[in-house]
Amino acid sequence: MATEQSQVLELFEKPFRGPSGGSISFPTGEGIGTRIGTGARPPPELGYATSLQRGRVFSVFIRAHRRAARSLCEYFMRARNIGELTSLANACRNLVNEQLFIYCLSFVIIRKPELRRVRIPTVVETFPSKFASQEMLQQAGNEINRNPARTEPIVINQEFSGTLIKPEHRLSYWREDYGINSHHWHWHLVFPVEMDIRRDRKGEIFYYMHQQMLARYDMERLSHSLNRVLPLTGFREPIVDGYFSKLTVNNSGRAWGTRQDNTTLKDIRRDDFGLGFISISDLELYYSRLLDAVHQGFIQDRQGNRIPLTDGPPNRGKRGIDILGDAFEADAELSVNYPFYGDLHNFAHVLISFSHDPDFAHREEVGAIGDPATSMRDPTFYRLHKFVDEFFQEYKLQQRPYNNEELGLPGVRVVRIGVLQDGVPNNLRTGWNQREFEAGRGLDFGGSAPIRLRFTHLDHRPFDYHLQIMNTLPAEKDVTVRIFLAPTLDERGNRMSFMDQRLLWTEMDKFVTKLTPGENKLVRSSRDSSITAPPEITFRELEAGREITSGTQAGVEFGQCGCGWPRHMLLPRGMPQGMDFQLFVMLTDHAVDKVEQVIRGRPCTNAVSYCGILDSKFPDARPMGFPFDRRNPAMINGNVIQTAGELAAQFDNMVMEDIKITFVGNQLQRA
Ligand code: CUO
Repeated sequence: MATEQSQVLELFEKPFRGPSGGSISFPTGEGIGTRIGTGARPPPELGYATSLQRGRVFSVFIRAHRRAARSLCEYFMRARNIGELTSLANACRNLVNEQLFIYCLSFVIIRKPELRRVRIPTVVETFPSKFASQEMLQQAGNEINRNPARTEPIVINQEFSGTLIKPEHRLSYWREDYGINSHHWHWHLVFPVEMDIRRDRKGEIFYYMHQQMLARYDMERLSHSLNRVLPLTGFREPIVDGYFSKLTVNNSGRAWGTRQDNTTLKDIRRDDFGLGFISISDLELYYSRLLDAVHQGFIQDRQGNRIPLTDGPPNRGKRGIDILGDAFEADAELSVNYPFYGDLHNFAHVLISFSHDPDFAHREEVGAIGDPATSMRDPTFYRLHKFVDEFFQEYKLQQRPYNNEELGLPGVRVVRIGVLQDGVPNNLRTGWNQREFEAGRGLDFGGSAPIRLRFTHLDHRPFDYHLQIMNTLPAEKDVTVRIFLAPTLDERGNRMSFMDQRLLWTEMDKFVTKLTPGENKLVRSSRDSSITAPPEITFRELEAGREITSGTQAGVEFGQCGCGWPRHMLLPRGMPQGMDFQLFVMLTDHAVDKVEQVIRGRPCTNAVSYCGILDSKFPDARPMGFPFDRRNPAMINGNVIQTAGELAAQFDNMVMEDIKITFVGNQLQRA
């Protein structure tokens, strides 16, 4: 295993090295890229894999790039062990785009059961230039060369990409967080588009995971007294926020495209990226057709069959939200009618990412929003995804509200809930912490001494949920515990209606437990959250430049583990003076929630709520986001329901509790 691990690390080592690593030449109209390599013809089994230029961006949002990825992944999938994978990889590493190469290596290690136990290096280590500027990395490399005993890391502070002149910049530490961006890169790797992968409820999880990221972003905005993010209202209005990432797409210093404030989107013709002509009118047409489907209650497949869109229990097929997610994202293999409903979400990323140079007049690179590893850095990502989410919400609001039977759990009463952190009840503290990464693996300059990156990030001390539950049933009962968090007040300091607060509820945890008859006291650690990926399995632990390996996870299939919200970002920042939040806890009947299946091997089951379980069904039969994915019932037992609190008051199996979140800045570690 140790040898396998070191062989894998070798494959991920210095992706930009090689005879042409990092050098750029531009196409002159002969297809989508100029092949650079040894001069030999690439083996035919590489298919489209050599169609992308080396030294440039590989983006899963671009269909021609997905086609190249499909070819290279199929080529690598022949490997039966790490030794064979190494041979195949070494035979082509100088012929294919570097980022495509790493994507497909990662893809194959995750997909092949016999390779799953090896740990893929995180994207921060493999491509540090997606997280730190070339200037910083080069300087550190030079200093290491001058003085190999140098131990100072490169420090990335919160004014890395801009200054506080713009209010939006208050959130840059969140948008540019290494864990959030790594999660997003990994999520798109384990839910790939057009890669012949049939993951359970993929369209629905596309909707839900992105909706939850927006809810978390909005909680963070409210923590800074900023309004919730506004959606793009279409593709004709100027894009309000510019973005200048300060990053490079390779180690030779080629910069990502940038975008000025108030840039107007244009039709795209970027043959250098394998994009034919993409017009804004096309996107509008796709959007209008998808919206028609929502309002008509059915979507039409290629044969003209009408497929009803409903979120009721799926009989033979999928829920409506799942169908719409696949059609909107879009995945040509899963969309009910790709030519008709198009490639809306992916095209929207592309349109924005080339808005600074839509026709290649300036020979500029794609913008950061064009790559899942960097897109969450750009403020416009959230406006784009709010636009996407509004579409899904338009559909969700067509569904009938949940009824008493779906919401209640007779015989089970939640008596009390609360949180305890360092002995303090219901007041959670957040603050700054730091983490270091070894960047040398991803750099082809510098010596053998480690080059370390030090990021300052939001964090909190672990805390516990305490639940007091009464089971009045005569027998044991398996229940699903669902824990959510939302801000109590809106931008103006007013309490929110159910409908206003509905999209702010963020899932904090979801787990199954057995209640004994009578009183039950549960304690659950925040470290076990169903949305987070523990850092010790996703990021290598570094201590003074030395890798620490934890022996506690032996045998776990690591590949999927990189997907998951970073644990350090579980809580919103809150405010220095304390900010009001509400916890909502709901118990549901596990007999209704459970999904029958046999899970083989030791799959990574962290972050199940956002990432599912590899090669298994999503382990909760309810619609994702339940019970906040639909509008509230207008009335229950003769009582009008207008707030989440009024809903909880009608059911014994639900309870709400007021808590505070206090931001203590640099005092966090001194608790
Ligand atoms: Cu994750 Cu648009 O889907 O970025």
